[in-house]
Amino acid sequence: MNDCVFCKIINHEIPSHVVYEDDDVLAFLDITQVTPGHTLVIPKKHVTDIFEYDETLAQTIFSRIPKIARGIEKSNPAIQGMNIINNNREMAYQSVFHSHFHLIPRYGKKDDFT
Ligand code: DGP
Repeated sequence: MNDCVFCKIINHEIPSHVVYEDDDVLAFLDITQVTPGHTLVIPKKHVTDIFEYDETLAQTIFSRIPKIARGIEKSNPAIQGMNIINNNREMAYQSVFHSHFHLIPRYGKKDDFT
């Protein structure tokens, strides 16, 4: 998609800090960093939200997420937990309309949630 910011990140038209990449999936640091290491996992195929996934794409993305989560966990011994969040459509606070999963590391204080 021409005007999709995440497609531009996939195509290296916009810089990002990539933490994982294969033929079908990209993971990169979220610009907002809710907590340090906040990562977005996206399919390289442009789909707007979860409602557009077929079974193959679902298997692709959901098979990568645990692996990427473990990689983030290993990167910082202070990480004690992780939220995985997926917003779908504007009503559910989706703001970038290329499907993505937030991996948000947690560091021991429950009150740092936003
Ligand atoms: P959501 O609200 O679930 O659609 O989250 C979209 C996220 O995308 C938000 O946390 C900020 C992030 N984001 C938006 N534009 C960029 C960008 O250009 N680079 C990076 N790394 N993240 C972005």
